[in-house]
Amino acid sequence: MKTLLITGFEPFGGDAVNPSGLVAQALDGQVIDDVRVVATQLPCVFAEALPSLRAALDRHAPTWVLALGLAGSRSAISVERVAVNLIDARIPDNAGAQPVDEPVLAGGAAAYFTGLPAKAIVADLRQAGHAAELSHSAGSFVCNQVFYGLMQALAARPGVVGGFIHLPPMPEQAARHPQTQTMPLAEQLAAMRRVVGLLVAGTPELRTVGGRVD
Ligand code: PCA
Repeated sequence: MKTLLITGFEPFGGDAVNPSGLVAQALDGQVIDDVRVVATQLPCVFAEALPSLRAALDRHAPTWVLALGLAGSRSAISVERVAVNLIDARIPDNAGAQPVDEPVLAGGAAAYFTGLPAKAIVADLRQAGHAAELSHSAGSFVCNQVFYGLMQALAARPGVVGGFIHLPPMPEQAARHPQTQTMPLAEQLAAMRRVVGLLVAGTPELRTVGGRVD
């Protein structure tokens, strides 16, 4: 049986919960469309997140990797298109480190594109009634670091499809993110189940306009 690895993060930055870790945990061990889903929770620590991701890749040898994180300022599920080789932390990570203007990987490519069919995912989620959008920046904190490290690792694993999606906060986090539209955990979970289905079905990318002028 083939394996899909789903990763989420522990809480960070003063939030008591992180929907990405909860969604990953909820899907752990499930079999969806004949594919075994395994989950790993990544520490929100620059020095530990990528070693933990790489260990999970080695341990599970997945065919698909769906990496998830929380974006407190995003009101919609954000399918990330680009990972950049840059760390510029606005807040300290969970170990107190706050690197500024450092590469994720010294000498590495400036950026990687996602391997996910990003536009097809956004279109499917919207059709199912979920708030979803394309994003051209995963930020410069631990999520972007993991996204970059994932795409760099997958460049050496041909045939493995992966990428990163940022999730909005949940209603119980509303007080910490007053400007953001929240999304209940059950809805986030339903949406990520759809994404798993799309990936294992080999859904191709859509050729629709998704660009922005901003
Ligand atoms: N979100 C942070 C790191 C962990 C998480 O869930 C980010 O967007 O970088």
